Amino acid sequence: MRVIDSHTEGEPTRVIVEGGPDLGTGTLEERRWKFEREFDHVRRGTILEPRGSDALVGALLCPPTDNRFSAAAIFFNNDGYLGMCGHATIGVAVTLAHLERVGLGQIAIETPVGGVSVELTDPNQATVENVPSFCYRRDVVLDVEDLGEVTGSIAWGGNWFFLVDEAPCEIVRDNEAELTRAAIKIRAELEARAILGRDGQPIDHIEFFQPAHSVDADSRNFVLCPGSVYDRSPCGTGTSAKLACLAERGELAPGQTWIQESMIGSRFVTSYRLNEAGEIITRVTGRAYVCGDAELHFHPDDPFANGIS
Ligand code: PYC
Repeated sequence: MRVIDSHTEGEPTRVIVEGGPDLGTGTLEERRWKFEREFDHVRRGTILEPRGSDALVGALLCPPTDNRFSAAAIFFNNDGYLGMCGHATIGVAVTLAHLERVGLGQIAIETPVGGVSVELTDPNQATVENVPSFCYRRDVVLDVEDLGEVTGSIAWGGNWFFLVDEAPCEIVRDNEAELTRAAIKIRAELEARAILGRDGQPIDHIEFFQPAHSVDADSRNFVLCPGSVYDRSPCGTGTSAKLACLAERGELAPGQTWIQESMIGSRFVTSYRLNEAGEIITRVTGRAYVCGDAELHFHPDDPFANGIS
């Protein structure tokens, strides 16, 4: 299996460009389920140690369902499958350009939760126009073990997020363990109280905010992904969810720039527009760099061929 590795603002993406599972010709959502049912060992073998790492997000390239799209991608991580992934979409676009499968300019990419458009402004920078984002519930109050009362919003940005405006401690790398523990407790409380996204899906991403460290950024975040690792980038879908909440509260106007900084200080430059249906369409700009081109081997006798779970 051939994979191209890249990172988008520090967050790694591994794109399967050859030798991945054939998921047939159904909708992307049907193919994503087929991937999970019949080929989950491929996800594990590609992402988990010894070939990968917990922070890695995979993208399987597959043929799109119609020719409006240049490519289709199914995203996955150490825990399972993602609807959309902003940083990985930028990684996919830069990877396709690296392979000379697309040129600079506008392309459309199909994902299990809808089509997104991507503008490659140079070989290492892209802007994603995401699926519609929205704030589903505001001022949700939880009583969380060891943390006390935690108030947050539930929003969709291509994945489900619980957004907490006050982080439990300073968002710096030294506090990774404390931030992770707090986010896991909040996620467990949401699960225990059966607080779900609009369509009954689990809220599997937890996001904390704080003032930015750099003077020209608007905010710093910490995003805990479903596999309990934090996003090194500011999280494209998480920042989309944040923009939807800001828009809902009248705190960010269409077209206004919002610079979101991650825990490692990398950033996405973002804004939103309203489409004809009045939905929030976010634009997320970030840089990605190809950092590897590898052939993965899966030996039948290898006890860890499908990863160390
Ligand atoms: O950039 O949307 C994102 C993302 C989701 C999980 C990891 N990165």
